[in-house]
Amino acid sequence: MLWEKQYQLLAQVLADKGIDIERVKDKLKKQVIELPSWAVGNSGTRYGTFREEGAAITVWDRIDDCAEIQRVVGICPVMATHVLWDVTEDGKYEPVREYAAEKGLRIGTVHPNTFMGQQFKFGSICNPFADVRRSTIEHFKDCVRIARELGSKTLGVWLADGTNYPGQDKLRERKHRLFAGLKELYDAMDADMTLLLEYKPFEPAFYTTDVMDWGMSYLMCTKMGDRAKVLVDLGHHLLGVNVEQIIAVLLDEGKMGGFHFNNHKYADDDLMVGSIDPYGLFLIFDQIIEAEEDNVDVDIVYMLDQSHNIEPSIEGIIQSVMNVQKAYARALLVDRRKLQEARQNGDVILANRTLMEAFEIDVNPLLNQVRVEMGIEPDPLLNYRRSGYAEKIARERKNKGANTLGG
Ligand code: LRH
Ligand code: MN
Ligand code: MN
Repeated sequence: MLWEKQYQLLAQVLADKGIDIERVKDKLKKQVIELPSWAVGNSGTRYGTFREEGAAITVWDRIDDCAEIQRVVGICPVMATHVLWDVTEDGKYEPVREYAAEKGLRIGTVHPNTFMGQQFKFGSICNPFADVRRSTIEHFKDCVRIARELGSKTLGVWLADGTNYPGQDKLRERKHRLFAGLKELYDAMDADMTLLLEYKPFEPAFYTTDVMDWGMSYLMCTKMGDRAKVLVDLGHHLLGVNVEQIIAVLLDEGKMGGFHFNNHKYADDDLMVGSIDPYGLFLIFDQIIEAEEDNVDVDIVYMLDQSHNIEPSIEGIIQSVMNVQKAYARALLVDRRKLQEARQNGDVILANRTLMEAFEIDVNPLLNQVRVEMGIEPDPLLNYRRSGYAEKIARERKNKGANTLGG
């Protein structure tokens, strides 16, 4: 095979640079990305949803689909969940965990849902009405119990709280309510659980959002304690924001907790990660690896959070996982000695060229080799397409009705 020859050549080139390819492969094999249960069902925009043949309808379908994705990619043995969506019809979580385990998956980050009920019109824990704040906190406490039942150690909190009009509410008071609510959740968690706090500049609220950026998330997490960290959803930034710099700062402060990977062009578009700006994704991984090389304690939960509106969702997720792997692999191949030398000499051109050189490497042969060594086929997408799984679920789920989840 051509790629095998290309791999041999790459191994030689890297050896000349002093990069240990075995170490690189080892890191690639150990990478773990949580699959979002909510991305395998039908999803859409607020204008409508295009139904996909065979889209997951039940929680069991979602687990089956994630297991199929894991079969072909090999680095996603974990499914992230949204509590209201991944539960049995009679409100049980234990069977979800058991079925996932049967399929070779464990349950990862548990996301509370404080945005879908009618009571959340004015927010959840920042709501001006005490009864809504109280019931939200009850839901948070339920989520801790659910996380225990699911065997998960991580809670991923995104709050849709905000205001739509100037004057609507007192902003400082909302900040106090925000901290009070989060602290109750934090204190209810087990000692080995972590809280990841996601931020978003706008939507669904259009004037103010209570956790609007990494600064607010960082502030709340710092006030809560060591087991609270920031969750960065790549789509949740205004255009032009330098996300890799945010990552660098959070890593340095020990507050970089997790990612929701996706890609955006305009707003929270939730497109496939790496499809719009693969270079930006590479630069994020470059920061992570540089921190690791500097012995910074890096403990990050990687998740996808995407919405597959026109592409088949399972294929979209497979492609996304591969894009993340590519970005990570390229960042692992940066010639860090050369980069350091260039920096010491004030050689901006060579420093930048060194990064670009790694970004330009075709890492497909390397990733193919990694997969073969892991006992899976080199091309996950073709492996999936050949398996007949898509046809099988289209047949089996045909008459089961349709379900639409957000994403
Ligand atoms: C909000 C968000 C958040 C939710 C998910 C469904 O835009 O990114 O992570 O949990 O979408
Ligand atoms: Mn998200
Ligand atoms: Mn989002």
